[in-house]
Amino acid sequence: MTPFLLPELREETVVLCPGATLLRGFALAQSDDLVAILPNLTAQSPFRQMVTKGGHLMSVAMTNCGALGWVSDRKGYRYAACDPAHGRPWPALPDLFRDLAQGAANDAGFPGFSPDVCLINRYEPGTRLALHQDRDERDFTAPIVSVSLGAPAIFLFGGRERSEKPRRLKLFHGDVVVWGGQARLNFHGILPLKPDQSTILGPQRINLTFRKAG
Ligand code: MD6
Ligand code: FE
Repeated sequence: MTPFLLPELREETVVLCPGATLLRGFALAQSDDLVAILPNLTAQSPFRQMVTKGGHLMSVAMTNCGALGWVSDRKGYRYAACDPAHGRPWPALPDLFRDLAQGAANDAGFPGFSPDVCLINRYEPGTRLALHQDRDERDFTAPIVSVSLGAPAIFLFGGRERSEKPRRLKLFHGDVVVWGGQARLNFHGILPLKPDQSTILGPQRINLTFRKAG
């Protein structure tokens, strides 16, 4: 028995700044179920690498579930009700996903969060997400809830201005970051994923980000 591995003992709340909270291990208890649902979703809307407005292929592969999905192409970034890969709606948001996101938001001080999008990001070793702001949503009063699964990654967490030097935070399987209020438009990103980590997802990292976009 190794008590320090028990999920409940690894839970911890870290306030990163006003509006941003890291809930260490918040999703651990449900993580096997979260991982088990993924193939059902990706069978309907597979992972794909999207193109930015500038014509660059994103290294992170993405898909969505929920009433809306985040998409990018040469026309820019936006939310769309149908998957452009086949023109049908995105898979529905599983209750387990919704309940987890709502619970995390509530614990971080954002009660009543009702997400309509879950963006699913898949990182392979070497892939990264450049420093950015999440500003394609209609309403910035709702937070974003971000769930990390699989391989650990270094999360860059900056300020409201791109020029502010970001701090570095290692996110592990089962960690949840909630992001809203004063921190809603802070710059953030993911450093290139280290290749040598083996987890429940092998060397991959999956990130679920829940949003209220519509
Ligand atoms: C990621 N996350 O963790 C990328 N955005 O893979 C994000 O871009 C993000 O974690 C807004 C709020 C929380 C996040
Ligand atoms: Fe983001």
